[in-house]
Amino acid sequence: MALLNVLCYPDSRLHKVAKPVAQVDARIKKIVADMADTMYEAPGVGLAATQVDIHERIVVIDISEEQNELRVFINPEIIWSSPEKKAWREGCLSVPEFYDEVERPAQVRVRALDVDGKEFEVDADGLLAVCLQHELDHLQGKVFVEYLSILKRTRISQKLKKRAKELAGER
Ligand code: GNR
Ligand code: NI
Repeated sequence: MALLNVLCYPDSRLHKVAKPVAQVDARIKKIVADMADTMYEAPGVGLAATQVDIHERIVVIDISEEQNELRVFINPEIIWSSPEKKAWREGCLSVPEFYDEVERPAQVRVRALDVDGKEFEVDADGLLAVCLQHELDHLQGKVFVEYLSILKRTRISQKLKKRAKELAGER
């Protein structure tokens, strides 16, 4: 088991655009395993590689109650979004302790590779749809607070910067 450090907003590395994975090999499988450990430890329902400073298109998600249904998405793409939208109160491991409503398409269809490099598609709604869109945004360098007003985002930024400073001072 290996835990990875999760970047905290505001951090310019959260805005890097991830590159596609060329081959699902042992190196990628190790990253997937470490990302899953990190997500479960947090705990979170999803994690994008960008958040652990790895800029490759890799996402892990587990929305199950028991946290025993790991889903792996390598090179994920949204191939369809519903015209209907839904607002959901989102949080993010990179924006600790802040939650706010974001409106997104209610349903999406995603195509990706699994951990064996095999292509699959999934139709998602509810939390899975929200989580997939949230994670795919991370891979594009986008954090959910960018959907909020400038005022809210500035406040979040300032509070997190202050908190990071206090934590650094304690050491
Ligand atoms: O753990 C998480 N919960 C969550 C709740 C509502 C909408 C999105 C999420 S994703 C988040 C984990 C995370 O930051 N993934 O990038
Ligand atoms: Ni997030």
